[in-house]
Amino acid sequence: MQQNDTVTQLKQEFLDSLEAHFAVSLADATDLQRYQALAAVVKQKIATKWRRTKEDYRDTGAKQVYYFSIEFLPGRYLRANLLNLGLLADTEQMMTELDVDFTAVMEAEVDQGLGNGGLGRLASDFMDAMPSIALVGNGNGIRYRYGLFRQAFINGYQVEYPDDWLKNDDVWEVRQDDEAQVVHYGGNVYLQDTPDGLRPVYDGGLDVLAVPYDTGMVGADNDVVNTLRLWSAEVPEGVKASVSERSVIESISGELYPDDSNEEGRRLRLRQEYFFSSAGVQNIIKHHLADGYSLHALPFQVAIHINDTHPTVVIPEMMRILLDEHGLGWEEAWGITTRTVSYTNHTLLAEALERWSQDLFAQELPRLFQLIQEIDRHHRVSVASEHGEDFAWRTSPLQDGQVHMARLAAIGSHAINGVAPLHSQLLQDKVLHDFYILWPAKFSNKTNGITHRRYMHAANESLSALIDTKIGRDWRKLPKDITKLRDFNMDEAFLRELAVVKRQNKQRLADWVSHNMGIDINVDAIFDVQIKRLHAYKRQLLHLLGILTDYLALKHDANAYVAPRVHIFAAKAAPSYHYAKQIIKVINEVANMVNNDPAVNDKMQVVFLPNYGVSLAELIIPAADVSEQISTAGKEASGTSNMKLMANGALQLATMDGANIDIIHAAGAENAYAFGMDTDTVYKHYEQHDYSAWDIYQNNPKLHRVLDALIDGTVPNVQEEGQAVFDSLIRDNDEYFVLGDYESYVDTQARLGQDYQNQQAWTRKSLANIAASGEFSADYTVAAYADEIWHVPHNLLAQQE
Ligand code: DL6
Repeated sequence: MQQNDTVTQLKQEFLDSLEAHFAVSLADATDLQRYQALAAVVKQKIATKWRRTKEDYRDTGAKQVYYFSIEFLPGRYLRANLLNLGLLADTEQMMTELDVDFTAVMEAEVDQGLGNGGLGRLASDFMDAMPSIALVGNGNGIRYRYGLFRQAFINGYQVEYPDDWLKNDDVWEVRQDDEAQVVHYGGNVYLQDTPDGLRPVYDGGLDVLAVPYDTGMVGADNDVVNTLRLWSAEVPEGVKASVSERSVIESISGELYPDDSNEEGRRLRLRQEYFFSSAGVQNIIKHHLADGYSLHALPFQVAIHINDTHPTVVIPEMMRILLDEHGLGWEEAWGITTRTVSYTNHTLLAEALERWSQDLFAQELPRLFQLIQEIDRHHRVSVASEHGEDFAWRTSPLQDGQVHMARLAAIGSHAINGVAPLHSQLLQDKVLHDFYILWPAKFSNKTNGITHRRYMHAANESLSALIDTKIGRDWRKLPKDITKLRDFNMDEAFLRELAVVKRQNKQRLADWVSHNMGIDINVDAIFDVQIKRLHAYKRQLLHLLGILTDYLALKHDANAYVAPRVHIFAAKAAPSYHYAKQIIKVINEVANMVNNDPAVNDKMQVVFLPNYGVSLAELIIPAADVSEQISTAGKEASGTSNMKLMANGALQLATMDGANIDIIHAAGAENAYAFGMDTDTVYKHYEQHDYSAWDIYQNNPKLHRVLDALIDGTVPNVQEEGQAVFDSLIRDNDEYFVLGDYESYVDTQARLGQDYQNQQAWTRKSLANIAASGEFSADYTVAAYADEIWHVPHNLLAQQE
């Protein structure tokens, strides 16, 4: 079909859909109606492929991957789906012909925020990559009624509003009542001797109906549509529940991340973990048996991947089903379970390694607790003879009144991986070292990846189109082919074109900031971007100290050289993370001070964009010149905004942490700005207790002045928060070595600022980053999981060097 025919057909379908759904003409339709009508057309196109894909998987008996994740962070689907269906350009043309503002239509879609940050977005990137490389993979998670809160700032403070994302219904999902499962909590469990052996008898407790909602995950330029299944908690049919019982049940899929600083919040969180794990596993086994396979065939037909430890209860839950419901013996059930399950660790922070109180666990999941006790006993017996009691003790799932989820995950899965080479190394050497001694072959690295489709082809269409003009379109299928772009790094006309694209994207962001925040930012300045969750180890504070350094230098001497910069922050702090919220307040007050000071604001501006999420990232990333990746070395497992920003031509200002190391290596050290302590130095300080923030403060007058600015009234309106930041750095000895890296950061920023003045040389470095970004495609990442862990086929060509 000619393109014009496609546009004509789309137009007709769109107008028909508007009439059918809303009985309105185009002229009278709202943006929301236009969005919903268009989405319905797109969904119809997806539906046929989706049905065929499901039938194909069933008919061919393909091995299926199930990616269990407590978070998915899809953002908006419309544009990404149109892109993958090959209909984006036609739709844009249609909208132009109809004189409709397509951006407004797309913005009527809610940004699905069923995750916090990198972990959830990675899961969604994988959902995009799997069908795109024809990999049989499904997502399994929770359909939270309320996603991550909507963030606003009032007087510089973060305030949280509920994210009522289902207010207008979700066009993309399909409720599947016939797939519902009952999930059981609490009560008492007794083991009864029966002719078939010991069987549990349940007394009391709570039954919850898990109802799945499926969404099609559309492959790029192929006919594959996989399934993301999100479970919603309901009162089982026929059960008479009081209002309060109903609300207890519905709260299980009520909101993402209940406040776990209190017992009730923790209880709810544990219920959530069991909810989607149990519903998912029950459903998988039900289908496996219905398709005529034996339980022993499970590891050959199914791979269950647990994304961090939140779904670790999959392991005892599988054991429960195999033992209690199907009467298998312990050893055979254990063999099936461990050969089916694999585990990715996503954190090196000790406090982020999940642990549950055994009392709470036993109350909520009594049968699972019994099974974990048995797993624990088997584990101790099997390792104690060779490695000793101490070793057995410190690797056991049950210790000190707690259930250690990472230990259970390591014991109960056949593969364990980290998400960047340094992270995987640190897992082996430190965090999971004992398990590495036990089972070295279980360990591997799978460096995270991103989807270039969403973050380049859709979010930065003009950049991808410009690249096509030089190297053709094959790189879109084989992202590593983008290295061919290196051949053009002396092509001055091309460099100019790249710079034009960047400037247009900066202007687009500046327009957004002007419209939404009333601040006019300077598009000739460096757009210096730090976008990620607000956390002390990510060190937004270091960036802030750099800003204050420039500010004070300019106030001291109006002619001091400071390269013009717009500092761009976007971040949400967890509602119960008080210190992170204090940092937000301080950044906002510094922004106010700087932006309203005519003595400096031609050289510097600071904007903190509210309500960071996937869609805002899609706007900011194409506009970035500098990507701040400045975590304390050894703390960030990987990072993925670093990859998205490099793919869009931002240069990294980065510590040697997580995947920064690999990005710098790929792009070339001369095309990035590395600084700060390395991991060894950080670990040495921890071991030798020789780090003194006080000494650094006393011996560095410039830094001294900057820190004092937080508490002496220089920065207004931060009496309490400035003091809290000061105290954490000085009194509490600066856990994340912000001061230790300060001088190196400030020097590197100064060098970067000088370099930016040579626009051609800068754009050449930017090109080097874009050209090196291909290896960080999630297509390669999931292909590596498929080849080495899940053992399922895909059609991504053999990995190129
Ligand atoms: O692997 C995805 C993402 C990494 O890129 C981040 O470096 C890492 O912090 C994040 N991990 C988590 C887990 N919880 N914690 N902390 O969100 O995973």
